[in-house]
Amino acid sequence: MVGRLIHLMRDAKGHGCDLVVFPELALTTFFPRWFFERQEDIDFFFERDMPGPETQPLFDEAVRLEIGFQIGYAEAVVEDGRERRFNTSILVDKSGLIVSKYRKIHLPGHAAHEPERPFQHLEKRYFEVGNLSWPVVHAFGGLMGMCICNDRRWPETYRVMGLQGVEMVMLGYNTPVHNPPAPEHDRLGWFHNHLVMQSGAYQNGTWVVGVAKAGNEEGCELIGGSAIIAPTGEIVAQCVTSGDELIVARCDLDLCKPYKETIFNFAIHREPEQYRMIVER
Ligand code: CDT
Repeated sequence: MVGRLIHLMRDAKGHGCDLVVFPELALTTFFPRWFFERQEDIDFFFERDMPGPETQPLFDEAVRLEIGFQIGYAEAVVEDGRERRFNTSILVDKSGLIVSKYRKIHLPGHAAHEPERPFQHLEKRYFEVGNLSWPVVHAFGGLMGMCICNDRRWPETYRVMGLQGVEMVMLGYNTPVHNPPAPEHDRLGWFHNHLVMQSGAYQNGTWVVGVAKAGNEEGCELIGGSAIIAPTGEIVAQCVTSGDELIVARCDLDLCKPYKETIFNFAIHREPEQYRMIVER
């Protein structure tokens, strides 16, 4: 995987990119589709160090090329005196420094083995809910945020970052074509994917870069449709294959301004006292 990512990173540099965005759980298969009982079988998929011995070459190449990257991976860490596991993404600057970390908050699927399913979605079993909220950091000449896959379907995700002035939201996703609990949604998978990212972009005046792990992985078909979306809500670049594919866009972060200063000027037009129900259980 690291070799494939380096190849894409070089391609991106050849196209003049400053920053490349990789998918959710980019270093491994999407292992929540499998039920494992033994902790050592689960731990196999988790990174304890970032960079670690296998991922150091990715960081080294980024420094050599002077390019930044965002990547998702399974993170194991000892925190608060106990072993914790998160579905995590990091933003790495052109000098190879990790400048932001995000831990997935909306974990879809189920916690118990459901053998009647054609494949599992055990994120609730293997990961804890992220505990970092949605941080927004100054990097790459703007305000950068991250979320991961299912987060993109929730307006709160974008709004928490929007309230921090975010100018680019980066996210990776693994979305199966087939959704066993609601197969009638299968034909809508690609539409819903763009619908939520385009609304999130427009309603918060931000760029959104959504990157799929696409195609057939271990017999499971994943949607593609990676897209770079402007604050206008329009898709400015989109993948058309389910293979390793680079799409490129020149993202002028100043395009966010007219949205943040007029129709979505939060300071003037929001009415938070009427929204209280949103943050109650
Ligand atoms: N990885 C991930 O979050 N995938 C979900 C699948 C939803 S169906 C359980 C998604 O929202 O795309």
